[in-house]
Amino acid sequence: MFCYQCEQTAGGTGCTKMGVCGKTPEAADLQDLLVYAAKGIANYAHRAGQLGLRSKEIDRFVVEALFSTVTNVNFDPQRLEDLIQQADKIILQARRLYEEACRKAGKKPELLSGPAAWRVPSSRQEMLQEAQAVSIANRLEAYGPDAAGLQELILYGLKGMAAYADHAMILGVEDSSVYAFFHEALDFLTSDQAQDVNALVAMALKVGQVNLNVMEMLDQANTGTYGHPEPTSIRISPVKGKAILVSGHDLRDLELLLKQTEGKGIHIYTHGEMLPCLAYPGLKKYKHLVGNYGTAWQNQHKEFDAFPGAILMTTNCIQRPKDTYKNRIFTTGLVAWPEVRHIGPDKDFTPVIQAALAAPGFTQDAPEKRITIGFARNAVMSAAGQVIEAVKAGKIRHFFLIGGCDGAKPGRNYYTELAQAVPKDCVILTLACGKYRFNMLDFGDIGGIPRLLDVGQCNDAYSAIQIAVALANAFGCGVNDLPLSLILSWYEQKAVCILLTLLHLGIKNMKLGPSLPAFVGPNVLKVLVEQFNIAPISTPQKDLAEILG
Ligand code: FSO
Ligand code: SF4
Repeated sequence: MFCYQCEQTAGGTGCTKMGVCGKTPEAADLQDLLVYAAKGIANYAHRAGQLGLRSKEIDRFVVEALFSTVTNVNFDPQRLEDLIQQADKIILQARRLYEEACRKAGKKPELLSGPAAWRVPSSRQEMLQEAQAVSIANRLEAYGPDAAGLQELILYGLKGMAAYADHAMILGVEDSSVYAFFHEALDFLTSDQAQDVNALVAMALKVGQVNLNVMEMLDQANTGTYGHPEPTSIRISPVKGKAILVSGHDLRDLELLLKQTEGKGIHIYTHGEMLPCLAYPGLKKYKHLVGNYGTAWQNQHKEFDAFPGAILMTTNCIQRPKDTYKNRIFTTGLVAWPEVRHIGPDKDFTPVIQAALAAPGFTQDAPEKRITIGFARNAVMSAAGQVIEAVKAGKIRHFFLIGGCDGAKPGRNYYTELAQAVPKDCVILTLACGKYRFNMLDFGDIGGIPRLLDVGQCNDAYSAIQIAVALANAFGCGVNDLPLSLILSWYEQKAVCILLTLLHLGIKNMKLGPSLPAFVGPNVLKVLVEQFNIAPISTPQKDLAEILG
């Protein structure tokens, strides 16, 4: 195996024996093969699409295949093998679609080689052998760290974007031009152009551009289905009774579980990236959705262990379940761990409910603790007048966006220390699971405007961008001229697609940590520094001094 797609990659260079995340070499190799198959499908789907023929089934499969290979999603070799078998059928289907499109257009079909001509071998053993030939390590050797790293940057951006496209699709929001771009970009990665650094950089920025649309689609899907998040005081301490903890990112899974548990005397808690759900009118209306329990994904061993109920993982980030809760944790959607019970597409959560009823639940109410969340674009913009006045009057000096994903490696305390050190006349916007480093601290307010504004999940970076654009319009300047600094933490591929979106928007001077991606080659890093002035985080004091002057 060779994998360097996330921030915790072994030695900062690549996991080669076993994933630090718990991914086995077998699962890693099968994921590489699944990506290879997705490229083969895209070779045909892209050409068929250019001739006007598309297939929803093919489009959705490619998105789900990519999402399945995102960090901390699918660790189950059997499910990955099943996806590869399915990919084999879809490649043929895409080929027939392309041939039909050619026939209609009176064109002779191109004879495609590489992944398009690939057929799945019959045994897992053979699959694993073939995976060696398509490994990243080979491409690194063939094309060098800059070109091969940029190819991976594009792929990882597509993986992250696939996650968002999948969530939007689940809520009925799809766009054929987005699917067409997935095929175009994957097809590009198999072309000769994918060795040209300039062409690769251009394609990476295009991923950022399309990801902005996809995040907008997901915003539409979430707010269209559940209303706009509202500032909401939520409980972060448990209450007496049976309990289910829901982690991941999928709002629909939470809604379905809430419906199925209504009147059953079970309390539902959010965990990790599900916390923002507590601010959506269409979800918080359920009285048995009682609050949030725990913090970010990397603390799950301790938190799930201590949780006296059932646990449902709707997406990443799952870690190897401990024996103490193996029998009461469940996966659904694309997330999978071998031997963990999986709730299928019928979304019948009965086993989860039974496990919750069989577990002791909380025996008493914990002392009440609360925080306020729900400052997505609609809520912030409705207070825009007040915010703008406060800036003009010099009451708000600067905005900091301190957000992104959390992780297990040391060095992430930087974000807690930075948030605490931000001067009292500055406002902090935050989003994604990195916020747990400081979201339970009391930051107070500036003339009634809370100093800590939780915008939502990682995909709500869209909301943060809208807020920044609205502020820039109000002040008649560009986003880079605002008194706003972005200090981001990254972990997996969703953070990659968001970063590409910010680069596509021309956002400069971002600080990135806790370490820089291993897949960014030395010359690409130079471009990022020269064109965008991206810098690694240093110390909170130094960074603050530099930002505030
Ligand atoms: Fe975090 Fe995990 Fe949301 Fe990621 S829970 S790390 S960037 O999956 O997507 O922020
Ligand atoms: Fe290693 Fe991250 Fe890949 Fe897991 S996802 S194998 S931790 S680089």
